[in-house]
Amino acid sequence: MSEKTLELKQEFLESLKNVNSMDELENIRIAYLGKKGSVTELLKEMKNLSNEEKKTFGQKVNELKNEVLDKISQKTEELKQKELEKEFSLMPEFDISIPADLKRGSYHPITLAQRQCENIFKSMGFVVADYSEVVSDYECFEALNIPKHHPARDMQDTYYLENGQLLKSHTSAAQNAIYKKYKDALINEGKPIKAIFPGRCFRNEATDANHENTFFQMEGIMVDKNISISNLIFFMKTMLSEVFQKDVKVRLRPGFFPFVEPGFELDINCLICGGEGCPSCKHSGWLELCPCGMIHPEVLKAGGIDPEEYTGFAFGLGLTRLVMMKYGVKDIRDLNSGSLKTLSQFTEDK
Ligand code: FA5
Repeated sequence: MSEKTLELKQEFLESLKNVNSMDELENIRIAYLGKKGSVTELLKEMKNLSNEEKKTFGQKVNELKNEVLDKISQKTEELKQKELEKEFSLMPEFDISIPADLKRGSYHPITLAQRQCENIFKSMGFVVADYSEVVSDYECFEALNIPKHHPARDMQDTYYLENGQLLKSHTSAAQNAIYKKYKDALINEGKPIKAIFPGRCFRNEATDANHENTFFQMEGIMVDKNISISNLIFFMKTMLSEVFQKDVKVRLRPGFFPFVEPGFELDINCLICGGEGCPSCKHSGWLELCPCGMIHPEVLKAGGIDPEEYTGFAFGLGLTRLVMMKYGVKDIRDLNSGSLKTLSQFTEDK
């Protein structure tokens, strides 16, 4: 009987050599292991053997069965591999030494400016935080010292969701969460809070050459003991001279924002018209770029920080407006237009 298993094994291995497709392999599997397959038939013959013979023969047939199964799965892998190789051989060859087609695409100028600002602030020890675009009324207004029904709410109208949440009208909406995240390290370990958080903002307002309903800001905060307006001015000046790589004229004037006290408007001399006056700067020669100020005690309190012990500054850079100045974009709406003709002009910083 053991000769029979040996013969069958030789026969199976021979027929396997000629298999070139999954269909042929399946036919062989059925021929040996199917209901009426040769190995299955051998197992059926066991009933005619003595108990002693059954033991040795059963072992041999089982070994044969396992070997057939192993060889079939090996062959399956081999055939799959061959099919893949065939597919690859039909694909066009890819030569990595061919220079890239530079016309293919480029980063959006807002992404370029955002990354540049992030690098500047990271080099001064600030962390870059991310925050959602959908926020609560508390985060966007109440935690920033703008109670419900207060007239200051009229300064920023936005888009509301049916569940009461809203699209953030300014990046200041992330302030409260950031204070809460880093306050323990400030209070227990004396680590100042230094963070920037760029993000997309939304406002329900008419658009013109320097107003969009969807635009980017980059907020920055620093909180520690003894932070003063001079710290604020230092960081603003450093950032602007790095971004523009030249001296730019700026002016600081008083500005009202319920979440800072005192508050300032930092304007930049219009780089499109050189201060002469044009539609981009509403013919004033100046463009509001970066309101800022010392964080209001109520805002620190809402973030779990004692305003008697700590002070800080905050700024809200208009990133989209900064891009207009940096790249000489006359109309802010071009930046959201999706026009490749406009956007592909900014590939040099890729
Ligand atoms: C604010 O949004 C305050 N959260 C900024 C702030 C932060 C003040 C921290 C004090 C401390 P404002 O609404 O002025 O302020 O917007 C800030 C900047 O965003 C503006 O100077 C401008 O550059 C830009 N900006 C505002 N509205 C638009 C708009 N519709 N389109 C394009 N840019 C805009």
